[in-house]
Amino acid sequence: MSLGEALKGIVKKIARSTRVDRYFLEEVIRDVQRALLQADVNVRHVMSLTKSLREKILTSDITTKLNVREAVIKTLYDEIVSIIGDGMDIPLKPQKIMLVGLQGSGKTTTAGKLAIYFKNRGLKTGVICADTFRPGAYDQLKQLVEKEGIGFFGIKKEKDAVKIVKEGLRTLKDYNVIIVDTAGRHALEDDLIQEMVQIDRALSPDQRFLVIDAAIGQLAGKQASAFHEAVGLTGIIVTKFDGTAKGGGALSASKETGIPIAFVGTGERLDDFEKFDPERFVSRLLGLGDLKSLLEKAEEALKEEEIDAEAFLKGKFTLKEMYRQLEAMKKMGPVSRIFDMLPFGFSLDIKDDMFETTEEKMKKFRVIMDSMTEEELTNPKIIDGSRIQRIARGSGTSPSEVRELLKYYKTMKNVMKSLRGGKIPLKKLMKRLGV
Ligand SMILES: Nc1nc2c(ncn2[C@@H]2O[C@H](COP(=O)(O)OP(=O)(O)O)[C@@H](O)[C@H]2O)c(=O)[nH]1
Ligand SMILES: [Mg+2]
Repeated sequence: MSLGEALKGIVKKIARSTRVDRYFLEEVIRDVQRALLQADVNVRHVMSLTKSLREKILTSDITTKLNVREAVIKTLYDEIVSIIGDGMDIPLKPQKIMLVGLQGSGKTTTAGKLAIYFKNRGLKTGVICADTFRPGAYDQLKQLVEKEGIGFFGIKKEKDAVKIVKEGLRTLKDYNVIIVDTAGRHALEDDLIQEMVQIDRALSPDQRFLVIDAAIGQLAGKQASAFHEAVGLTGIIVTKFDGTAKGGGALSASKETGIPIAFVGTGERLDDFEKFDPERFVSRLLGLGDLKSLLEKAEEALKEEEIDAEAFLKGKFTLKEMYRQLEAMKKMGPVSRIFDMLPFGFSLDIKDDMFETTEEKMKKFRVIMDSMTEEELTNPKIIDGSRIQRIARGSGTSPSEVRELLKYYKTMKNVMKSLRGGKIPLKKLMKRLGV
């Protein structure tokens, strides 16, 4: 399972939970821990993240929040952003870029992706094939970029990479962005370092990006440090994020080395490539976009059932309105779920048996209300002692039961008022309601 899949699963679990209590949150923390360790995030990071997550989400402060689920998800999001490397500014101006990295890390593919990135942003872009090591390198890059309308320079069979770069710079002098694809080796050897340093001198690039395969996990940290020492990196491009369960390792290793992540490759196709923005990236990793649409769907369902959140929040709250709202809510399934979906964030720690009382009460309310006049229903204030007696007799209930309904209504009305005002001690109110 990829890191994204694991984290999305956790977020869904939080969003759908009927109870958010200490036990549940401990379970969430364990799930997060497991997901990060499986994604090869350094143990030290995982420990400090879970410690801080534990401090933040197990406090009474968060568990009494109305939208406790959102608060937990937001905290999780913040914490993951904090262990992931920074993104970086890539100005859209003329520049030279050198790509370095081990063989097979994805340099040539990335050269093509990067070229398209700049071309699509209006910069005339060309690539130079300075890989004199791998026999097919020239053809691979040429084929990759030429059909995309990107400039190409290379000298087939030439063994001197520096010569190629120098000639390439002359040939492509009208181009705004020059990307140089270099050769890799299986490891960072002396002759590779030599070659990188020489190309670097000939090119004097604005950016030196290390292309790194996400599958190596947290080893990315060591590799990045070694390359950094050899040529001085300005950024990292993580590739093959799509094909590995260890993607978290490279992302957190960047944080450790302090070298920002410039781009992330997420597939073999040339457009499977994105500028790295930690917040957007984590948001997608957690599936927060989906979550938003999930919440939107819930709101739509509520609208269809004519639960009018607006009416809830506006002053006109009659007994009839209260009953209508409760009825509509009942139609929507288990009440605890409805409370979860209410747009103003009724996120309560509610036991299911609390609602059986409510269902019973609602039946009684119906009976009592059937014995009220239209005037009493729309303006319950007028219901005095003698009216209570009459309603009780007419509905076969007792005056105290009628009073209970009126009390329920009053409290509910107050809830609506305070909802308008923003803050409400919802738990206390619900308790008073006996819900
Ligand atoms: N799934 C996936 N494959 C990639 C990605 N980037 C590169 N590859 C593949 O990795 C292999 C090696 O890529 P290449 O660019 O030749 O690596 P180089 O040796 O560093 O130049 C190729 O088969 C690419 O299609 C990526 O982001 N996702
Ligand atoms: Mg290559």
